[in-house]
Amino acid sequence: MIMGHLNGDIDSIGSSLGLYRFAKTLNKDAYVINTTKGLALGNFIDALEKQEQYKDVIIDKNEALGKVSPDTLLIVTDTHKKNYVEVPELLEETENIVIIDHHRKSADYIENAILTFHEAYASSASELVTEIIEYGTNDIVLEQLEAESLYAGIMVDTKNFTFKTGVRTFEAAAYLRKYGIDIIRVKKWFQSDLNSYNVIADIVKKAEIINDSIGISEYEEKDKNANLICAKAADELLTISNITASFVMGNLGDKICISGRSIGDINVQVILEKLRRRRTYYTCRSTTRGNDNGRGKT
Ligand SMILES: [Mn+2]
Repeated sequence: MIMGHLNGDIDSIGSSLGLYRFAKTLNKDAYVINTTKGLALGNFIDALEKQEQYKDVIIDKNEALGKVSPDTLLIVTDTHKKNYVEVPELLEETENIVIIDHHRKSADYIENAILTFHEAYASSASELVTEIIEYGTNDIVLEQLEAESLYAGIMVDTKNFTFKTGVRTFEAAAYLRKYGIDIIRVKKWFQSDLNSYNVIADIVKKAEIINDSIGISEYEEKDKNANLICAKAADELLTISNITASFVMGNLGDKICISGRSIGDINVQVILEKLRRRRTYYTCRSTTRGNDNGRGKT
């Protein structure tokens, strides 16, 4: 079984599908757990469900809890946090846990993994999984949609190959391109609809600028997807010239979340961790991202 993080994104699902093909090549039964279907994933899930071969591949929480046994190999991808995986209960059901992740190590990590492939300098889980597929001893042939979803995972996590890219990122991307990737189709998967675009534009309009370089804004409406909207608004603030860090607060209904982004020297991950420790805010788990070069985003 392959499991990504809560409110899965294209990197968690793309890397999951790559691992799915790996397991299938070894003649194993494999499933990808996706229950929360993140806002950004709607178009992609539609494309996936149109293909007969993936009909029974994506399973939800209840199906996963029904199928799991102590012999199950559980691969966690795109997160290593106990409380941030899609179905935390599954971690109790088997001791065969493998972690593949690219986020900065947090205190809430899964302690009993039998194998961890954790590379904080990698751009994305999709990059790491592509390497496993490319350099593994088994010959693995990806389906077109799998190659495209891995490519999309790298594209989104690097903001179109701008951030956190290294030689290995482009090597992985080059390998995937050999499958003949339809970039237009890939881009359509994560185009935000007009409605959320307008909401984000409003948040950006309201922003206050501090020290000429930090943009702060809020999304007042109660919305269970506030974390995703705030993350996108924080991204958007960074496109304004002189702004090198941004924070956007949102209202999830039962708690407040903050998304932070940085393209300069300000390490927003460290700031948000401090806030979380003081319990000034409950930062939302579902947009936590981090890295070691000051471009952390939570
Ligand atoms: Mn990721």
